Amino acid sequence: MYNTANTTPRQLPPGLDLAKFQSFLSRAWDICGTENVDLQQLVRLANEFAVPIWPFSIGRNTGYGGTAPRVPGSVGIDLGKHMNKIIEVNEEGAFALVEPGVTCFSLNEHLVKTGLDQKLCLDVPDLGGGSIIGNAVERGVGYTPYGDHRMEIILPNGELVRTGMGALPDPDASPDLPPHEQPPNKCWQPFNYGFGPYHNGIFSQSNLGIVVVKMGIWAYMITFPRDDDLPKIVDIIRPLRLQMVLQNVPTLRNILLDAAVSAPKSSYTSETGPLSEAKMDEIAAGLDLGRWNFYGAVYGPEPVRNVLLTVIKGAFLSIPGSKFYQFYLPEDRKEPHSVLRTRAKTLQGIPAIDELRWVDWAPNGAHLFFSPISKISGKDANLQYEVTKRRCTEAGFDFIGTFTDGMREIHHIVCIVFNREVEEERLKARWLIRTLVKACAADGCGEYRTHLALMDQIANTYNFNDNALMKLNETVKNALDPNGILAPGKNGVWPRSYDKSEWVLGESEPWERAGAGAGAGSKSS
Ligand code: EUG
Repeated sequence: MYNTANTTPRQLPPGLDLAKFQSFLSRAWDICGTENVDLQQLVRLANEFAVPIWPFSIGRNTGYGGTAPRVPGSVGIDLGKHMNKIIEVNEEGAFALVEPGVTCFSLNEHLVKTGLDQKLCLDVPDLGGGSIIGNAVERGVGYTPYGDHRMEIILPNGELVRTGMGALPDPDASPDLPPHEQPPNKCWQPFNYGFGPYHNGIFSQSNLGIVVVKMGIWAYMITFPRDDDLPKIVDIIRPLRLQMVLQNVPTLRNILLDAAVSAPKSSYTSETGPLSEAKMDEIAAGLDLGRWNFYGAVYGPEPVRNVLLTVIKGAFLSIPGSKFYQFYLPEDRKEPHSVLRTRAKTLQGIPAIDELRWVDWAPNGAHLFFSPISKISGKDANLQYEVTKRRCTEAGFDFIGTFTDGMREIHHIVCIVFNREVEEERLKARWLIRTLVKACAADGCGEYRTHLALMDQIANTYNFNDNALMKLNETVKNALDPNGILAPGKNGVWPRSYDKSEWVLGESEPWERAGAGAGAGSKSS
């Protein structure tokens, strides 16, 4: 029996006293036991007690808040701890059905063990340590040419839904089994939609598959020597990407991102402020890299790859001083932490986390991602680069960033790396990211994803026509989650049961607000 008497949390859920919270815990204990969580019952219980719950897969949402909930006192639900099974890897259909605790690493390991890695490959993100489902529901980016998702969802009222073709029962379904144990419809994973409105976009707890067909691959890097090569490079990327000469999601990385993978800032300079242009040129030359470095891959039968590479080289190498390197060729990079070598893994679907070395740029390094979207246009990308770099410099940080190139847009990721042990740096990082949100919105640019602390501010930049989108979001939220228990505040969407004037973190920090102390948001500072 669970001893509730000893459990005094540091922070109670809003509106609950200790006795009520302990009674929630003891009921939750009855449902969960030590291992097997009946998630549907647990969600119903959260409704009964109006306890906010914050599900996470394995909690590697790095730079965006990790496992942390938006509302202090929320009950975290660690989905990945026990729900970590690979339910199916389907070779013929090139898909997998996985639970939230399955990481890119664990699925890859399974593919290698079963020999299926010779036939299938994963669509992995930059940092492969996280949950496949977690990254997919956060709309993370994968870097191979394929990758797609379907879902099994538990609604805020505890009901279980399968989206798309999953709603059509499998003929072998047995009335004796609970819904979550019913065999899946055979077309659930292969087809995205099914029949009627497409709901995947509005959900976040799910079972899904992302496996893609593996073919030949060559990864390559092209270095560009000058900082102001950026707009030219981006204008070359656009037509090649749209014509699918660039078959995957390539990345154009600023020198300091790659320099930081190689070694900490202190190994390049004894200075602490933002590096000068001359110093960055010197670092690039020392590493035999460009001020911008482009990483991509060509896929398919060898003659196809050869033709694609010819076109790619012809286009990019028109920029003076640019150099081409191909993975596995004699000119392969020999440095110990070659980004090309890591990208070669990522681009063929083998997860890696080597790259996270860039957080060590600063001592006690921590990071926040600022992630605006840009058109694939030299002018637009350059404007975003100039605005974000100027603000980074103003805050005393180096600009560390990468342009991740989709078919028609760029995810521009600015990595704000700071010393987490120095209060001034923490405050400057927060000032910087708040300022960047405003500055980019003023240029008509918005972010695709963000850290918890910025969710309200960013949601408020998507305010076309008197916040029509937020009104829609709130209408849907209140209809599906009338008690407001599931991840309140996630992406700026607050259920009716929360007073937004107390909870919203706007453009200023809580401690800067007049009358601070009203909400738990301000208390927690
Ligand atoms: C990165 C890329 C992302 C993201 C966070 C980080 C890459 C860092 C394209 O999405 O959301 C080097």
